[in-house]
Amino acid sequence: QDGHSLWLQHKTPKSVTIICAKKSPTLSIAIQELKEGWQGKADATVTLTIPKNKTIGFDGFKLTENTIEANSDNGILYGVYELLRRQQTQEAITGEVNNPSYEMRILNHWDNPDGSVERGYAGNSIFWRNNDALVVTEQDKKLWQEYARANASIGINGTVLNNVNASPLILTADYLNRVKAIAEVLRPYGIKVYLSVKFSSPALLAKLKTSDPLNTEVIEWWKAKVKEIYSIIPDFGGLLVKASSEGQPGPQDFGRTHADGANMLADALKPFGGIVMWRAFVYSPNDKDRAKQAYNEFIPLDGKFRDNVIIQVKNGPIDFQPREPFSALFGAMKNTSVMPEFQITQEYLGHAIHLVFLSPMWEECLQSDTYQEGEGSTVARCTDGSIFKQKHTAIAGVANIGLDSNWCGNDFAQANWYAFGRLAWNVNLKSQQIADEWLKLTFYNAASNETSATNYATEWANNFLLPVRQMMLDSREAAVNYMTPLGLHHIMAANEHYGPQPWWAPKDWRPDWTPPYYHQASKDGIGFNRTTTGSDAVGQYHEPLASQLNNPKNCPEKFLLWFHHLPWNYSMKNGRTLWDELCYRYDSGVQQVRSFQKTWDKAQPYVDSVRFIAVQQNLRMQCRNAILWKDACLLYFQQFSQMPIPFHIERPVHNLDDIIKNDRRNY
Ligand code: BDP
Repeated sequence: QDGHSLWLQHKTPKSVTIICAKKSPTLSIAIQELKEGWQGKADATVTLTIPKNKTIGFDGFKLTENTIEANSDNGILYGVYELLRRQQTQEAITGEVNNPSYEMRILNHWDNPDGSVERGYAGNSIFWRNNDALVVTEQDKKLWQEYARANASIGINGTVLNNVNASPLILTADYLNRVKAIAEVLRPYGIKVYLSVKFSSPALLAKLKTSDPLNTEVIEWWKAKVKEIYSIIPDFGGLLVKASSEGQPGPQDFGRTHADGANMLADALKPFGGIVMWRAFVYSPNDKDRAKQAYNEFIPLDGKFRDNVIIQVKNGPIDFQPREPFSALFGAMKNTSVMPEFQITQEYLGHAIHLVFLSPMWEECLQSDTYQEGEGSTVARCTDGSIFKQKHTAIAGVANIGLDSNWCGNDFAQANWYAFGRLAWNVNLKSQQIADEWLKLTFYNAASNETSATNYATEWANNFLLPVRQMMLDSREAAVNYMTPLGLHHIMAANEHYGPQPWWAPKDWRPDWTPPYYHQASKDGIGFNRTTTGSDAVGQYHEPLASQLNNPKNCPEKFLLWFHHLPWNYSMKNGRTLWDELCYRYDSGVQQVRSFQKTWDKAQPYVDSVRFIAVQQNLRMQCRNAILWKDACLLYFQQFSQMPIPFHIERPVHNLDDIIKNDRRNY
């Protein structure tokens, strides 16, 4: 068991007859999946029908025990996977219509043409290798098919094949031919391909004098390029663009706006039904508060984008931190389509080493109330079309997938891929249900005979499912505790973003790329003042939220130091000083990981040895790293607080000097 089969473990099927009047490659897959996975009544007959039912949406379906109804072949396929999942997890099949929350449910791969993966911790790219090795092998196709199947089984219907820091190479003929081959394997599984493009491609590839989006030659070049793409890949999804962001070229290089740039590409894509996903991840070193910049840049452009442009907004205003408040752009851009971007790969959450189930973090963001259109204007409802009549709705997740045999580097990181797909399909699913499903599908091996199967199922649920599920559900809060409790953020090591480095601030370096910019620790206290007396980032939120966040007594403590700079002896709700509370939080993060180790060791009888040992070793590394985080942050901040670490708490085991000296070699 090397984890390669993900949540699609092979189970011996019972016999089933399938009736389906129509034929297509997608329906053939649907039929084959039913035959190979059927766990319902033996000798049942299942009918697949496409009757054009108005209540069923485009990808949606309606299930009974013996029928799957949908309006499209893809809908049937999703219905099949849902039926099989319910059989395996023993959930009831209830007959209601099941429509996806978002029209486009997309993975973003940060894969480079040389095969490396930016922020990838699971080996090299499954799509690209060595720049010129573009020949498609049978092995490539097999892997892409497995990938497509895994995605379809959780409802993902789009994938961006290359890094947002895009190489212009991707638009050259050889690369497009490989994209075509990938698209052919993915198509029957209902998955469209998209590409990230570099905004200066016209100048870089065609030697045009400019890449100005208002220049006629540039416009014509993009039109011709898009036409070429569609002649090769007729159902191509569209383009993802990181422009005028972190040194990437963009419309601002030519004195144009993000709308000018996005609309130029949107016009080229429009005749073919393609979309532009234009990222709002922008900030410059000049402004005083990075957290405010995307909002300031994009709000004046609201309503100026074509209807096939979607603004792709990271969940928080800074950058995929263990905890951030939601980005103030959600709900505030009322006349433009907006899509959330999550990061499935754990760049800031312990890479593929730490066990961190991200579903609670995404749930927290999606269910946050923006109040933009009254109470209940959650981020989910502001982006899924419930509140604003967006022409398109979408959600993206930065993939954690690579060539490692278990795809994600850590067996538990597979749960994050799974959770992203499930939440993209149903934005109201609860993390507990997602964890439950994933554990049952991934780890449950039924005993062979019926009587022992029943006993085993109960034993398995009590001894494995419940404790391991609880570990998953607690794991994100644990990571927040030992890394960045109480609203701290971006204090991790520069570049790698793995270990702690709150002190790191070389002279002549951009301050907004150093931790002290974010924690602002000094003798008088800690935290970033984003209130009305500070940067006034609170002012970007809608009332009553703005006032609530502005007052430290009302601000949720999980965001306290995000919005406030407070003295070390500030009194918390539980009566502790801020300093003591910080110490307790770091310590409880470590204690939580300690308890995860115990939970996992107890789970050993229920797990195959390969996965058991791999997870056990990762937990050991996670625990060492959590202790390092605690010691580094507490000893570093103690230099400012000058207060003792409460005596109930385990003493540090590292010296700050040694940690700083060894710095990146600590893990
Ligand atoms: C940052 C990553 C960087 C990405 C950037 C982005 O460190 O590698 O290129 O996000 O999203 O968090 O564009």
